[in-house]
Amino acid sequence: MHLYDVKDRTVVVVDILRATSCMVTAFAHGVECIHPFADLSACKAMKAKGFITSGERDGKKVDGFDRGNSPFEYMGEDVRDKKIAFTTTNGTQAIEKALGAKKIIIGSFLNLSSVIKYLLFGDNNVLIICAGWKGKVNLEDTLFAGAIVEKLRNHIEPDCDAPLAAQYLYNLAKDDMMGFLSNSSHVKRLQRLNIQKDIEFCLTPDQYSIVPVMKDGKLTIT
Ligand code: 3SL
Repeated sequence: MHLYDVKDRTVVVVDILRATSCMVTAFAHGVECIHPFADLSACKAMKAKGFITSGERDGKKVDGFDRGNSPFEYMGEDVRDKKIAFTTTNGTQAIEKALGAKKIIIGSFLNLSSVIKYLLFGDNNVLIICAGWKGKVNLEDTLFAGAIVEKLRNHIEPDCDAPLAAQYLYNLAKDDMMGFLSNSSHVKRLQRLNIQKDIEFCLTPDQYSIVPVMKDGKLTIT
């Protein structure tokens, strides 16, 4: 991130397992807005303002929060028209780092084609931020970045080889992403929490046709 000035960029924030997949799922089920927080206590304080408090630390629901970080917790009618305050170990940290960008949107495999359309018909100068894990690289976010590069390959000029590396990996993985990721660090971490179905769902492309966009400190869909 420190290499980029985001103020002229459309930033796509990606945390496939599982923050951005949860956010997309929540909006697809009628959530009004999501306020992302890097700081846990700031997020917790939003409960007093009528927000649902959501998120995790190290993959586990935060004590005293209403919900954790499984997309299946955001599929019920009970989230419709609700406001959510969300904090996660990496995803909401990445959103906070992107603040100041011209635009910030939320990407996941669940809304892949909608993200592609948004970028294709939007401004140039895109930066994909892969949240990774505590500052380190992970494969699943890289695969999603690679999917974007592959699908926009005739329209983009990457300014270094990271997008090409991601594209190569995506093309290797795309027919069996579960298999490709079976040895990856975060899949193993989540498997220890026994949430295989979250992983499978988060890797399923195009479940929803929405793009969450950051405006005035909160995410909404138009
Ligand atoms: O770090 C994050 O933002 C989370 O998505 C991590 S976890 O999948 O809930 O462990």
